[in-house]
Amino acid sequence: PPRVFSGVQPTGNLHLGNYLGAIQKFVALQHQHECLYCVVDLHAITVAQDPNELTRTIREVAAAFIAAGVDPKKNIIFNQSQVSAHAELAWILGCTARIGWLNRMTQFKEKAGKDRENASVGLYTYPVLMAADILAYRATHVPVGEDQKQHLELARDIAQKFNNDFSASISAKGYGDAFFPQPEPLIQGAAARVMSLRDGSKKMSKSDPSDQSRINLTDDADAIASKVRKAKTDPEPLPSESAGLEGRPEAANLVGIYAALAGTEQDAVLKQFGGGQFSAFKNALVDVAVAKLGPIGAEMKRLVSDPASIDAILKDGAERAHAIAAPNIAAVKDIVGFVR
Ligand code: AQP
Repeated sequence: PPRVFSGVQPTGNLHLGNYLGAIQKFVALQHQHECLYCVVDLHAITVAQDPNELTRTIREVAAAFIAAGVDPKKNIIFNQSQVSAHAELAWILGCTARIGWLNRMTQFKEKAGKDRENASVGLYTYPVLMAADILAYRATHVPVGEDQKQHLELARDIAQKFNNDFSASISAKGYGDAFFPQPEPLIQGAAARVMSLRDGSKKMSKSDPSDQSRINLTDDADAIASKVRKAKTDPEPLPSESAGLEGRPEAANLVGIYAALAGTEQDAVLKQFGGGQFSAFKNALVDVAVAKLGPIGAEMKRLVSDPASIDAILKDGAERAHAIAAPNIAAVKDIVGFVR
């Protein structure tokens, strides 16, 4: 059966890119599939985190899922560290993955920077943990932003190599031809890659030192308006067709954001605003952004003011997640040949 898994790191400043690239899709998928949405706190500590701040942001990410419209009863919302299957499977899959594969991961190169010798081992093996997150549930569909495409491909390679390496044991022990499915990335839409408001060549990111570069989910209407109005653009008016956005990354980004927020296509946006002044388009973008994000931000603030309720949701989610993962981990141990 189809099963959806995705995760968001509790590393502060959830932004419009996280929302449009991932969380908004979580909401849409819950009507068709069984979905697990995870606050990936084990991933967060691959770079240094302040413990008190980490606790706060774990709850904040869970609140963002719920405030955006993910139903915690229908779906499983939980934090990764409460389900031991993730770390356990990551070890086993770390013995399947090859060093050469990890050496090609661009996110590690970007995040480790020049001082690679000083990056944590966890940052390097991050994509193996991500493969374990997905495969522990034998998930089939993974809604993520464009930036996670390479990690998803690695997860597919790891699943396939495990299936190949252990094919004899998998069939001898009655698990069929292949144990892990090939998880499919769901990366679509106008805003699979939301760019920084200050630089159309950089993705919008939690860790960008400039708060002006991103719209945070908790920004109020004034902050959203000011960031959109100050967003970098070029001096030309908007074109009336998509082809006219080529070589204009900042304009293309804002049009993509508008389309994703308004639930329409880029062409329709250009039909409406093409040829007009940029400022008129920006005003309309402020309106749609405030209409969409205002209620989410307000609900997030309300939810985090009651941490006990969020913790109860996370605990319930962890128990339900564990119930799905435990038999899969038992099977993997069986396949590998461990005595249980
Ligand atoms: N700019 C983006 N556009 C579209 N999708 C995005 N995502 C992140 N940035 C954009 C998607 O959001 C989900 C959660 O991301 P994450 O928290 O796991 O990690 P990240 O990709 O490292 O996010 P950030 O915000 O860019 O953090 P930093 O600054 O720490 O690198 C994922 O599905 C991701 O694709």
